[in-house]
Amino acid sequence: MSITLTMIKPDAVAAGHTGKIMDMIIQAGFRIQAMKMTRLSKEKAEEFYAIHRERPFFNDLVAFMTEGPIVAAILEKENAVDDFRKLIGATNPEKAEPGTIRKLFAQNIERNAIHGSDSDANAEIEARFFFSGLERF
Ligand code: IDP
Ligand code: MG
Repeated sequence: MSITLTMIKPDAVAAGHTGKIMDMIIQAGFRIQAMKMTRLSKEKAEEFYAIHRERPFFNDLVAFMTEGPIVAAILEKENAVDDFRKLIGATNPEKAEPGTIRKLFAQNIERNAIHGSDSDANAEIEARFFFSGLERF
């Protein structure tokens, strides 16, 4: 078993899509190891997306990710990282496959509804960013 870390982003939470998105995730075979609603501070959003610090969209991304609450969760499944990236679809929803979460719920390449880790190592780093050992089941 492996894990991935997801955030339902502020656009999708504000639009009331949390329940539908979590249902798609569970129906796709992911087990919830931890979950919480929270709101990122500017500092925490900058830390989470530090790899993108030099990108032109960084400040807009931090503003977006701090504009309202998110739902963070650790998801467990065989091949969790790759299978979850397939379930959510491409970063740009115009390029996402039909039936993917981003195709269904994203507005554009920035306001794209959901996050998924890009590697097993980053999944564990991102899981620990949001959750202590006592919050993982
Ligand atoms: P990912 O979320 O599909 O892994 P990344 O390249 O890691 O995509 O980018 C992180 C987040 O930054 C994206 O999910 C999206 O919200 C935002 N982002 C990525 N590329 C762009 C862009 O070209 N313009 C605006 N926002 C972007
Ligand atoms: Mg990424």
